[in-house]
Amino acid sequence: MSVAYLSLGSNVGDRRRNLLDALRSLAADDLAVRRVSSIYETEPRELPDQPWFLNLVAEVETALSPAGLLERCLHTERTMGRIRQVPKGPRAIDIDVLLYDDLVVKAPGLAVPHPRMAERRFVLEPLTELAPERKHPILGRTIRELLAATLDQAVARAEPE
Ligand code: PH2
Ligand code: MG
Repeated sequence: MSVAYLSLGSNVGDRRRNLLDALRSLAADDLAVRRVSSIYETEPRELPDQPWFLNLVAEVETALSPAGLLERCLHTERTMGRIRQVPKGPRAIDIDVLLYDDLVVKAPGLAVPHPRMAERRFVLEPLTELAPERKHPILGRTIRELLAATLDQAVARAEPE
């Protein structure tokens, strides 16, 4: 069994419902969602002119390979009606693989660790809740250190339950 961290985001429709539906859709015999961060309301990054997101990070235990896990994430996106329109634009659900054990994977369509995770407060804040002492396998620094060092000053505030 491997442990992976996934970033989930939604900025269209019932955002909270979308996140929770996606977590349920990811789970199967070969994937268990072990822990989930708080939900954060976050300012859109990279493509700023779009609605604010709700983001969370989930820790999963899985028998899937990294490629199999990516395929599961895409399957969930598709079953939830996600159509890939504007790159980085509004979407009901987006699921990214952040970390998979201590593996470094570079294949077409799949890069682990996620190449932009250290620049994204909307990833580092929730990930720090779950795995502050985990080391980024390329950068060699802990998630807590990456959060302290990130230049991304966008708002990411944990939502009350
Ligand atoms: N996802 C993006 C681009 N920008 N901004 C926030 N706050 N949250 C996201 O999940 C997000 C984003 C591309 O996947
Ligand atoms: Mg994404």
